[in-house]
Amino acid sequence: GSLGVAVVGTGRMGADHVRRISEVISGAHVTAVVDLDTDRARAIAAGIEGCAAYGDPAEALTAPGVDAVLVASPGPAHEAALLAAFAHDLPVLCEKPLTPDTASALRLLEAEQRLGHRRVQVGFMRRYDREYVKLKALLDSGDLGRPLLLHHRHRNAEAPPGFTDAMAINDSVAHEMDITRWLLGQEITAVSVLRPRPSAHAPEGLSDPQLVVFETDGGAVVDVEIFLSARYGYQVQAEAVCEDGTARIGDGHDMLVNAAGRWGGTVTPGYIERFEDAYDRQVQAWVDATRRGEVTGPSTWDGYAVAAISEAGVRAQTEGVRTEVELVERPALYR
Ligand code: ISE
Repeated sequence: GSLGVAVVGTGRMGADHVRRISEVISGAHVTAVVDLDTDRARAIAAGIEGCAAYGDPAEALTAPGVDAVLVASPGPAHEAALLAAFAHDLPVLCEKPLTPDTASALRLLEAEQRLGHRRVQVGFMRRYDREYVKLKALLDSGDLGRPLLLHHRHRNAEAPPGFTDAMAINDSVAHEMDITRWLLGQEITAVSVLRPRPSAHAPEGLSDPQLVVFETDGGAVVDVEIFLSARYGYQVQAEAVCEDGTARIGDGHDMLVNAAGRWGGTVTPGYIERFEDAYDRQVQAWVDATRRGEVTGPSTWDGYAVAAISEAGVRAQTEGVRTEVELVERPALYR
């Protein structure tokens, strides 16, 4: 039957996932919504038949009709929500980042191993974006030879209120950490960060833009421009430079208009619009796999690796030095 999902956290992403499960994808329905702000949870539940509102994830997970959990609360709340899901052996789709630091990511890695099977898919949705999927297929085919460099551009129209330099690494560049590992099938071994004099449009105290450089165990070098106050819109692009050619994605104009002496298209305003299809495909893939009794997609190991790379990234940023990434040995469950 249809998968009953409890959605934990009803902020921007959580509310969008509730809409997606209720109106876009198939095979699932929302049976519970959870938020510390119970008024917000109640307002959302009121619009969905058979959906109840809760203030505490642990309570929601034992509610009737809950078969799986989608965690979209803020990063620091993920560990408790995932441990509660593990206690009931429920499958989880957990928004990125898995957790805000390596120690808590390691605890989850150990807790999932104690269960003895994978339960978590981490919400690195770019792996479901059509263009990234095409780029990975091309790199995997070997037609372009060995990848030497990856150039990433990651631009937001504006930084959310209270965004910090560390969040630029942990919340934003986290996507490039995951997609780089996935595209290349290599591990990131060191991180460096360069900071130009901030844009006049950067909020007070935020170093924006920044240039982040990864080195990989396959000998590739990867640069990431993270620019949160780009103003003109939301844009994410990637270019692979290989021995026998280059490939680029993310130019993404679906309509070109010529008028009044200009040509061009539009830029999406934010990630919800830019990655709409990727989010849809991600959640559909999670629901389909869960109904088959499988767990696919980015794992707790991938979430842990990104936490460890982020930790090195924040150190590189604050100390101004190239910082090596330290990973524990990859457990058998994730090989
Ligand atoms: C946000 O958390 C995301 O996940 C977006 O994809 C990213 O572009 C943004 O910078 C982050 O704050």
